[in-house]
Amino acid sequence: MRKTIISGILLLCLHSLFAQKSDRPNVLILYTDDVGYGDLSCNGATAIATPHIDRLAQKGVSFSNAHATASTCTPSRFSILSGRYAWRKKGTNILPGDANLVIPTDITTLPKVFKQAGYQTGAVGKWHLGLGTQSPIDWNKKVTPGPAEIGFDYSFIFPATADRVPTIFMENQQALGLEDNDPIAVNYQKPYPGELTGKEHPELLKMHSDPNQGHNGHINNGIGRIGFMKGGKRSEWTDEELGYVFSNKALAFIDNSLKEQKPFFLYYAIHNIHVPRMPGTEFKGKSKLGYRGDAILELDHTVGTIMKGLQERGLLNNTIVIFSSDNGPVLNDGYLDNSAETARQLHYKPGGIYRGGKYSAFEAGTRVPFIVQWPQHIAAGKKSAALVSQIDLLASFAALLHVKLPANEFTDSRDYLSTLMGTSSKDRDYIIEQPGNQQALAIVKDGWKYITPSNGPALMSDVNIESGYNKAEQLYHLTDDPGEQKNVAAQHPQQLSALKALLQKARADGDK
Ligand code: NG6
Ligand code: CA
Repeated sequence: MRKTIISGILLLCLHSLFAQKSDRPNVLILYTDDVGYGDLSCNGATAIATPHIDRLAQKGVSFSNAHATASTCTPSRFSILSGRYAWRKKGTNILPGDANLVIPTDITTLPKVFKQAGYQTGAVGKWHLGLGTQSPIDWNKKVTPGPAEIGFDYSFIFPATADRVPTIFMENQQALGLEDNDPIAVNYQKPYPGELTGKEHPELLKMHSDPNQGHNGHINNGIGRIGFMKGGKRSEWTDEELGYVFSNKALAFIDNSLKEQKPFFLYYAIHNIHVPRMPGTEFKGKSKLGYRGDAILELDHTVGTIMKGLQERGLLNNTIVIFSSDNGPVLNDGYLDNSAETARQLHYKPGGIYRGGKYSAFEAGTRVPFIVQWPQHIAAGKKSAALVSQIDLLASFAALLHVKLPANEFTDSRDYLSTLMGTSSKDRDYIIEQPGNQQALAIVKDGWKYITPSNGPALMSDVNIESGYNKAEQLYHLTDDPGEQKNVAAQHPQQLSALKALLQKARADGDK
């Protein structure tokens, strides 16, 4: 009798443990590439419709003052995954495709927080955080460290960007479809003997690069890339298949975690809408905005596919879906795909009302779409104007999952869970924005923005984006002047010095 009671209690305990476990929400981050605040119809775009993304906003909370930490890819990704500002660490700017891993393997990362809470963790899509520790990388072996060593149980990635070699998929850090008799070699200095490049053979290209912006090295799928590569002919991807392949892998990962009876954390770094924009054939010519618009339609379709996948698996209610972008928009980022011309004709503003764009210190550089949906807990159709940063996902999810962050480990990440879930409108204390030019930083607090003086052209002419660089100090009152038209540094010296001091302090904090 006693035995039965004890085993009954044990069973009950286990049961409640299991119930607790299965109650924990799945978490899916849809991290897009170069999508501007104004690229979504739910954020006011009129020349393009993004119904699937809009539905996320209708069913969740949509932010109008959410920020990536940088206006380029590598530093933003570094921050969202490590909870640290990238400008604290050298060598974290836009990486070449043969760079080594920039996230230390011995620190707490976003995926490690989830692992600690018993989740199955996966990374699918664009990586661009480097791989391995050796240079040159031997692409014919498993390359470590990489996603696994910073906390991902599973990864299916391409190493850098779509416009950089190697143009291959890697599953769990191993090149996919590689054949022994055709090993891969990669370098960023000079072509391999016999390798046909975009520069010398433009007749082989189906989309031409902008002569001012390179992208004319290795040719894969009729498109010139940055860097050189030989071998791996059968392992190279076809751009048109990227969306389909990544989405299938994302869903397969979800299925696998269901099999393992674990909640999942999936970081799906969707490749759209970075260059080269070569969407799936069914999307070509579908928008009014050239291939950039077509790639947005493909992105929206991808979101629809994944959301349908969640619904079919009965996971919609208890999955937190976060949709955002790594940096602001750019029209001509190296290929002649007609995106700048069509945008001009239609007066299309991918950054919305915000000034600048990708690479820029102005707002459009880091103020990106940010939508959080969690039907079980977040009321539908909320809008939040709170100041939020992607850097806080780490500490906020640690709070949600009761994972204790090591007290002696430095982090920039803070717990803003209730703001991120839309239940509070509390602003982040302040945010720091990092433009492409490493000399400059910007800090935003209580509707004021200070940009440090820096050298560099006011207009980045290749990409036709205002940089926000200025030898003089700049102060903008974003509350009254969200378009950053009026530098009020001279009128508000006290505001300026307060922000300057705060920035200095934040910089020094990391040195301790
Ligand atoms: C730039 C590339 C651009 C793009 C960007 C990275 C040139 C001239 N331009 O250096 O095409 O690849 O790097 O974009 O090479 S990001 O979104 O990954 O940061
Ligand atoms: Ca990007």
